[in-house]
Amino acid sequence: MTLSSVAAMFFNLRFVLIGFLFGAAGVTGAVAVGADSAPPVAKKMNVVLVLADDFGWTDLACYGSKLYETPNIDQLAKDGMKFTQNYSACTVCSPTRSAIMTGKYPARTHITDWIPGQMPENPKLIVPDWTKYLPLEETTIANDFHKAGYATASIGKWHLGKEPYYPEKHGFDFNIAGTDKPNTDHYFSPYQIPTLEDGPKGEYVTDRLTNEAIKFIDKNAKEDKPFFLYLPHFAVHLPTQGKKPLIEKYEAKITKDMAQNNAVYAAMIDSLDQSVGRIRDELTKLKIADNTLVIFVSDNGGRVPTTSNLPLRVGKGSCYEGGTRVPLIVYWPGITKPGSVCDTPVISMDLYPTIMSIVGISDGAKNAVDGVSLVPLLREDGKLKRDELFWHYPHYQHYQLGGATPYSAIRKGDFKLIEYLDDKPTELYNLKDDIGEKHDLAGEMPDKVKELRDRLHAWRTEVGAQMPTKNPNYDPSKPEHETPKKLEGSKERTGMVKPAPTADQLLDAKT
Ligand SMILES: [Ca+2]
Repeated sequence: MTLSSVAAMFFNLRFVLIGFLFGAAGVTGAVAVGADSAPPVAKKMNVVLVLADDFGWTDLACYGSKLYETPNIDQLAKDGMKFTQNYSACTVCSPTRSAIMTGKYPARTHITDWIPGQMPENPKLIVPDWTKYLPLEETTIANDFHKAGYATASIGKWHLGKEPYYPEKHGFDFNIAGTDKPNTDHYFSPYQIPTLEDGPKGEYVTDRLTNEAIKFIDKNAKEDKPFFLYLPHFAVHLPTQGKKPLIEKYEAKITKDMAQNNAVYAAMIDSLDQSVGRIRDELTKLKIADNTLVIFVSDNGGRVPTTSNLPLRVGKGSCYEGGTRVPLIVYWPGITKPGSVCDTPVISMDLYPTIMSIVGISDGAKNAVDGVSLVPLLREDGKLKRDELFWHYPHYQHYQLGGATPYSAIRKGDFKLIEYLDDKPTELYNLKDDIGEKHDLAGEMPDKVKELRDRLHAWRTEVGAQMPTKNPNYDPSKPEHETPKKLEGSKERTGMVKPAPTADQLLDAKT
């Protein structure tokens, strides 16, 4: 019996108990239920999944930020459970999003880089022919909700392929603002997003997506229909564009000793926090807050130097903790102990089976083979049997400070091993003693290196991970790939220093 089926069983038992109590009350006349009334059916729980983009591990006050003010998300943590060792399945957007949707490792679906990815000019290795969309054959969390009679909506960034791979082909009734693009170029209307009608000039997209989310919630509450709201905000991905009064508020607050010191980025986080507050207020107003699971999570680490993930090493795009470790907060009304904290390592794929267990869709997440239900952790009545997590990135990342060359990694217990797929030496860190990954232990602990490397290789075979191959045309006299120099703060404040290439440009470069 799997953990999720055990959880579902307990959940169903709870319904039986509720039914019994109501039935008993009817008999004694304590509740106005007629003698011939059927026992009340437990209401299906609604789900709101808020996915922030490029949101770093220390980007919340409740995770240690001294600059960003996030009272609403902090309140969610006060009401629910905060995970201190939650990982994204990848250090960039699309692979993690596919992992959340399918419960599968990116290495298994072959969606291993951001879509459409990037082509280095002189790589040592040739990246494999990976998948640049979420195949329609995959079963998603939205498919399962849809099948169970839920209303489903994806409101915000999609980034899992062009049409016909949009959210509405993956189990969502509605797709608002989702396209194949990695970001919006315009946080203020006119947005120029084909799947989002422009609002009044100057409307802010984070506010707008929140308005759309509230409309969806209101409609379903009115119709008494359970809903799954997937709210993948564009925030706080580049370009850094925030509302002026908020920027001014943070400009006045920033001091020289702050590692996080970008007022525009802080303003973007503030707006995102207000979004969570407005949604929770609406749930309360509609009297459905007690029956709505709310989750806040990010798709990869914070981008450096826009933010700082200290004490973690570097950020988005890098193989180190700054690239993968991100906030996760789960509020399960009546179950999560207020202000509880969980230190167990968990990962993006776990959300799908966890949510299915909580809402009691017992035949859900059947194909989510790489996730485990976190219900025992949320109930604080058990542990996970799993103690290994893996990453596989057979690509080059050179738009982010720190960057990456092709690598695989494993975390087992307190240890993390990074194996580069070119000729760079393998690294080993003890994260319990060295969260900043400053002391490479590979030379001192050859047995541990062998143990973890053997497991990593076995896992790669098991999931069918695609491997890069040697580039016969590699020219060692030329730089392997470009790494951005230190980015200047002034440019950072107005947007992207170097725009990402369009899909067409990349295809042109390839052909
Ligand atoms: Ca991202």
